[in-house]
Amino acid sequence: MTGYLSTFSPDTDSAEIAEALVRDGGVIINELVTAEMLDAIHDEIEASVSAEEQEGSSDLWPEGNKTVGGLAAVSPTFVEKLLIQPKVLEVIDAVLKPSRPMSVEAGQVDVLDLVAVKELEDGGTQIVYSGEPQAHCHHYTLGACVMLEIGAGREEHQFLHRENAIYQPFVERLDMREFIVSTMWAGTDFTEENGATRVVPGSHHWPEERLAKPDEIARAVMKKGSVVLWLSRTLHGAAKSTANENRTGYFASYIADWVRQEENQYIVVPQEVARNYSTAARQVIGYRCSPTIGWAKGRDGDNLLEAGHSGQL
Ligand SMILES: O=C(O)CCC(=O)C(=O)O
Ligand SMILES: [Fe+2]
Repeated sequence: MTGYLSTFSPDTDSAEIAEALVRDGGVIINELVTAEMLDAIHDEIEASVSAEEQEGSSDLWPEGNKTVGGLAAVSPTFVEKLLIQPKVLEVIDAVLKPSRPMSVEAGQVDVLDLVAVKELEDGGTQIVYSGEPQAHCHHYTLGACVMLEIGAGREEHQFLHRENAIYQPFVERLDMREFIVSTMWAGTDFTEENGATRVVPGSHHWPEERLAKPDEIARAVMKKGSVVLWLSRTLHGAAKSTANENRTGYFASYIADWVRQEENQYIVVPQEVARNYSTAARQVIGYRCSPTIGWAKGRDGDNLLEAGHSGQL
C-alpha cells in the first residue's frame, strides 16, 4: 500500500486507526474537529503574534512562509480542544503504550513490577531489571507545538526527514520501541497544490539509506479540521506550493516522557500560564513526572503545579 494514506472518519474505533498507523507509518482522521475551532485558533494567534514575528527565517521554513512557535501558550483553544482531543489521545495511547495512559478507558501497566532487589554477599542489595516491559514510557508529553504556514508559491519541497532525526545518532535503532507520534491539523484545506504534507507510507521500516521514489510519496490531502498522524521513523516533509492561497497547519508532536522535549515547554509555557489550563493539558505540556524522571520535591507527580509528593525524596 505505497503512496497512499489510510483515511478514517471520526467515529472509527481508535484501535483500528492505531493499527493502521503502526502498519503504514501515517494515517488521516477526516474532519475530526469543526472549521470554527480552527478559525478560533487562527484568531488567537493573530491577536497575540505580530506579522513580523510570524515570518519564516530558516532553511526548513524560509522567508515567505510563516511559523509560530510556543503555540501551547499562544492558543488556549489549540491546547484544550486539539492537543488533548480524546480520539487523538486514544490513538497515541495505543501506539506509545504509556504505563499511565491519557485516555480513561486504557488500563494502567505497572513497570515497577520488573524491578527486583537482590541480596548481595556483603549484606547490601542491588537493583536488577528483568523481563520485557509492556509500556514504552510512563506517560508522554509535548515535543513541539507550532503553526506552520506554507506561503503561496513556495518553490521548493522541504527535505523529507524523520522526526527522530533530532535524537539521532544518540538513540537511533531501527527496531526501537516507538517513542514519537506527530500530528498535523489542517487549519485550511490541505491540497496537492497548496503544500499538503508529503508522507511516505512504509518508510518507518526502511533502512536509513533507502531513498523515496516518486510513486511512494503520499500527500496528506484533507479538509480543514482533519488531522494527519505519523511515526518517528516515517519520512515526511512540507511540500512546495503552486496555489494562490496559503496552507496553514498546526503541528504537535507527542514524545515518551524519558526523552527531552524538542521545544522547551517550561520556557514557552511558564507555570503562571500553565495554571490556566486543565490538568490533562498541563500533563501533556509537561507538568507531570514519572516516579524516576522529572520530579520536583514537594510537588504532586501527576500535577506538578500542585503541592504533593513526587520522586524519591
Ligand atoms: O508542514 C508540513 O507539512 C510538515 C512540516 C515538517 O515536517 C517540519 O517542519 O518538520
Ligand atoms: Fe517534520
